Amino acid sequence: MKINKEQILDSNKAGLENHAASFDFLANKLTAQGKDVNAIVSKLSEFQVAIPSWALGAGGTRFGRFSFYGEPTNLEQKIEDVGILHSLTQTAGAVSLHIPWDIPSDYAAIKEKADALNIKFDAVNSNTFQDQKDAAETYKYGSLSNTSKAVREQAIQHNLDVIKIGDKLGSKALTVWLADGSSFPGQNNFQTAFQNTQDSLIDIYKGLPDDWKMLVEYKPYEPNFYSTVIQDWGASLMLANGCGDKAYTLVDLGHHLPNSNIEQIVSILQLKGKLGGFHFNDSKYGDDDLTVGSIKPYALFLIFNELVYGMENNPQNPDLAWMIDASHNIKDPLEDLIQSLEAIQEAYAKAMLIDQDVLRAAQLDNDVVKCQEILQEAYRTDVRPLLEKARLNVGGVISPINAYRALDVRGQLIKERGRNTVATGL
Ligand code: PSV
Ligand code: MN
Repeated sequence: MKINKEQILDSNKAGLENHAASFDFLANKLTAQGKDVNAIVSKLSEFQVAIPSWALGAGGTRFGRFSFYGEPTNLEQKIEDVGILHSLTQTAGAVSLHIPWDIPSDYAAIKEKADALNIKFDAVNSNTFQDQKDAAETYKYGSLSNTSKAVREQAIQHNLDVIKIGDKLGSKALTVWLADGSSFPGQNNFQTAFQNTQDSLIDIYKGLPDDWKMLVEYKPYEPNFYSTVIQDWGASLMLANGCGDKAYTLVDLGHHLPNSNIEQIVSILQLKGKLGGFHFNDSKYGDDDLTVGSIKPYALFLIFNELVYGMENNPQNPDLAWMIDASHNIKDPLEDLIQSLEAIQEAYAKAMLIDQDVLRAAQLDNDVVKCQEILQEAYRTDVRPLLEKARLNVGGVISPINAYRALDVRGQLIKERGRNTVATGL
């Protein structure tokens, strides 16, 4: 299914008047406060977040998985789904592939399909957390950190293969997330596991094209429950530094112990020019993979405040690879992704409302109350009309979720693909 221009225009008809009224009201208010509304709106239109190829089917838990029917059964269909999201939101102009779940069989055809839908290939993700069919070695006791050289070599080779696949599609980054660790005290020698990981990453890094980045993701626990080799940003940063300038830390919102100050982590990594990528989701307890902004929208806004500050003040930090990394088993995945994209844009827009100079002055005055007022004034502003405008300006819809439902996208997909289809992924 492809959404055409007429459908977009049609779905906007009814809401245009309301949108114009609420946008004008907000724009006047913000302009009177000295904000450059057009600049904010264009930044919102430009902001693109990659959709992971594994999030387009229903997610699940270890207790089960409930299908949403009409799920994409191959990579082409997954790209079509990203195309649907992008035509409605104009924010999902990239896809992030997980290998081997989504190895293209016909590169030219996949590229052509993606080009036609205005979708780029963002970071490619390797997978050494599951055993692959017919693989000679098992990752049961780790991959890049494994005590067995043969296992490490297999995992290194997999990452090098992933780079080759990404290169053919135009990707420019490899994301490495390892499940490696131990489930019981004494099982692993921490130092050996860390050193093996460093050495393996260096071998992968040697195969990285000059214009590529390596993004090293961390996570404190799960699937291992006693220790994880790359458990936090310190471990990730050490490993990235041990590889070289093209290696960076990747922050995934769900990969922190409760109440971690993620905005501070993000801020310092940018200062050091070492924040390479960002995975969005939300959580209450652990790596819950919930819809972005559904649990802690204020925390997301504080993180965006630091990201915006970094994007404006830290030229030493490269552009980030943004990706949604969420999946949930009771929502239509496309609706879930639309809600996530909206929450990301909302937090970004609110962060852009903060006058960094005024905040800086209040900080220098140690005016703690004013600092809080500045942040909360921005957070309390309903920025949704700005998001609507940003979408409308580049051919999207006023309300992606309403349009998705009015167009009965899921119904159409079921008609095209059938009911009991299952997407690759977790
Ligand atoms: C691991 O929890 C993770 O965050 C990594 O980014 C993986 O690639 C992705 O989720 C899917 O398992
Ligand atoms: Mn992730």
